[in-house]
Formats: sequence, C-alpha cells, structure tokens
Amino acid sequence: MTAQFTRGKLHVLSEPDEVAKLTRALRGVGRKVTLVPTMGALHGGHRELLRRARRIQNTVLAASIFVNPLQFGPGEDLDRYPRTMDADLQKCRAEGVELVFAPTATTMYGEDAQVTVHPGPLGDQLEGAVRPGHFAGVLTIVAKLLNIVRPDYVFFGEKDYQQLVLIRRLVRDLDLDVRVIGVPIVREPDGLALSSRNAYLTPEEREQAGCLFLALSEAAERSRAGERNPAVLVATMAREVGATPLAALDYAAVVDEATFEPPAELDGPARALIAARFPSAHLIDTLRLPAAAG
Ligand code: PAJ
Repeated sequence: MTAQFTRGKLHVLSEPDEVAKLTRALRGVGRKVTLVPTMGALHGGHRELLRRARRIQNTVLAASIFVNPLQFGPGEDLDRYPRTMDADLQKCRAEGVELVFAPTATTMYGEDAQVTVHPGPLGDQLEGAVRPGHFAGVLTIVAKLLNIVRPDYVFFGEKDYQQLVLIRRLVRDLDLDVRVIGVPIVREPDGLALSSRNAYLTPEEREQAGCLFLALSEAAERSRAGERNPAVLVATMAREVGATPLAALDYAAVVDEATFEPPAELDGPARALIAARFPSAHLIDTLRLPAAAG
C-alpha cells in the first residue's frame, strides 16, 4: 500500500492536494476508489449509500463531508444547517469508510473562484425554480470533488432525483470518467424520506410531513389503476398537500424518467416529484409511477 494509507483504517483529510495525492497513489497500486459525497449530518439515507458503495469489492471507500455554500441561496439555511462532524466520523467508521474528505470553504473555493458549471435548462426547473442557482452550486462542487478524488464510482440518492439526473448529465456532457450509481430512498415508517432537514421540523410539522409521501402514493395508486393523464395525477398530489394545514406546495410534477420532460400522456417509465414548504423546512420527495396493473 502507500506510505500514508493503512487499509481498514479511517483517514480524515481536509486539504484537496492531500486527497488528490493519496488517491493518485492508491490508483498507482491498482486500487479503485468509490466516493459518496455528502453535506454531513449523516442519517440512515447516507448510511444506505455507504453500505451500497461498500459492496463494490476491492475499492477504497471514500466519503466527503462539506456544507457547500455555493448551493445555498440568500436567506436559505446555510448558517443553521446541522454540523455534526464527530458523530459523522463515528458513522463513517462504523460503515467501513477509509477516507473522509472534509474541506473548508476557503480551501475549496479560495478567495477568487469565479468559474461555475452551468446546468442547462433543467437547472431552472422545479427545484431549480424554487432555489435559483442551487444546481449550478451542486454541479460545481460535484465536478470539483470528482476532479480531486478521481473516483471510479460515485453514489447519489434518488431522494434528490433532479440532482441525480443533472449529475448524470454533467458526467455525460463533460466526458467525466466515473460511473454514477443511484440509490433508492430510505424512509421513516410513515413514509417521510430521511433528510438532514427533518431535524428542523416541530413535532406538529413532523406529524404532517408524511403528506408528501401520501400525495406521491395516491398518484402512484391512480397510475396503477390506469390513469394516464399526468395533469390528474398532479392535481391529486396538490390536493393532498393542500389539505395539510402546515404545508404549502412548492411544486408537484410528473416527468418522463428518461427525458425529465412532462409527458402529454403516460406511456413509459415516469416519476412523480413533489416539494412542500413547512414553516421550518423545505422538503422534497419522489416516487416512480407504476404502469397500469393488468
Ligand atoms: P446531502 O443532502 O447530504 O445528501 C448526500 C446524498 O445522500 C445525496 O446523494 C442524497 O440524495 C442522499 N440522500 C439523502 N437522503 C436520502 C434518503 N432518505 N435516501 C437515500 N439517499 C438519500 O445532496 C447533497 O448532500 C449535496 O447536494 C451534495 C451532492 C453532497 C453536493 O454538495
């Protein structure tokens, strides 16, 4: 192995140069690298990504922990975003992570970083319309992480489905040499998708937050029953959230899974997406729509 690396041990590095040097040395001795990018405050969703990533044999499992300021808009939750580094490192150790890259904003962006990745039209839709500039920030940090770590595999959750689609396009359109792997959503017993932002919810909001999954499930049920009109499914979702006192709908949408365009009629793999604002948190969720039964 290399001088600075002991197999099976957790190495925590904060300098991009050190990380690049270490992973280059590991590649030099034939090791592949798998990366799981996160913003920390690790929960069961992140742990599922780490577990799936660890199943790829004979690779070094790396995770990044970085609350990326570039993907937060003015007035968003950058300052209060949960930061739980010690607990995160414990979880990484428990999941067999061998390298954690935890940079600071200054080392990542310096004083004068100016060039960013432009996500294209999909970056302005849905979540991008609610959070202008968000996806440019996401794609810029992901491109940087991929360039520093140079992983063979990189894992992302389907919970942030539009993010996953945009990252696949980033890799395709900029010819990046990495395999992107998507992981299904981990949920609470009432269906609420695990999220670091769930910690913001008051008990009353938490009780009502199941409405997102309920809305998606109703749309899926109608689709299974033969409803082919996306507008009907969108109206079904909007009604469910509208009936939840503390929730305000940001968007409900049905998109073609391959193109991410809203289909005129459902005739192939499609996905429902939903986002709602509670007084304390903006929450998103998604579900694949089943084809009609029979
Ligand atoms: P973060 O919100 O920390 O999420 C890190 C990864 O965990 C993402 O790929 C996300 O989709 C996945 N994830 C979160 N909750 C999940 C759940 N309940 N089930 C399955 N996967 C889940 O997403 C980001 O960070 C950032 O935008 C990042 C990609 C790290 C760039 O800064």
